[in-house]
Amino acid sequence: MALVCNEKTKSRENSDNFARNPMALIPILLYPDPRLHKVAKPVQSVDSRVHQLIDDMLETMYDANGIGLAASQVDVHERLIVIDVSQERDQPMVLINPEIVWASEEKHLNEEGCLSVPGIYDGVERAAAIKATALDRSGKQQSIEAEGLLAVCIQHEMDHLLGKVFVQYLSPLKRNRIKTKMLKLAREESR
Ligand code: K1U
Ligand code: ZN
Repeated sequence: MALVCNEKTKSRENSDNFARNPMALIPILLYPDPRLHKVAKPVQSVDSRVHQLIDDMLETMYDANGIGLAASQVDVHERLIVIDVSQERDQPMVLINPEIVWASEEKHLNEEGCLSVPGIYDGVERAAAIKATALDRSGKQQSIEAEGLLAVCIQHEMDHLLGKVFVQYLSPLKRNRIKTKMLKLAREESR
């Protein structure tokens, strides 16, 4: 069965055979919102609720020009990540209940950004290569070997699931400056 779609309300046929709601944008929590520091719980069942959340998170990530998004950032405290590091923005990855099973001793310093801390970029040192396991969107176990931007992004998103935002790797001085700037912006926007 093919579904009639337009670009913004694209509905894909569901793997469990019913059409889902159109995809929707979900508000992204902004640092220093305390909800960003909650620890996510495992996804219990990869069902139609989770499929809808995946579609909405992908839509939200693409709309914000991000390369990743963790469920914690949209105030859903379950272990779910979406990523697309492709140039063409056509290779979505879904990681449910991800675990890092190996990390290289070699570390790289990379420039990171975060959709929850817009406009702030800084260097963070992370493992240069990782191996991870996770369920995919059909609930099947997958193994992922990553280096470069994908390795950085997986580690950044998995930190979100543990309630950690990348600015927590920076010095207290930098972090406080960022916090003050974000609170000022929030105050200005609420006026
Ligand atoms: O988790 C997030 O907030 C998404 C974040 C992912 C990320 C980017 C860069 C390094 C690590 C993790 C973003 O997508 S930030 C915006 C962005 O697209 C970007 C920023 C710097 C480099 C590449 C992409
Ligand atoms: Zn982030």
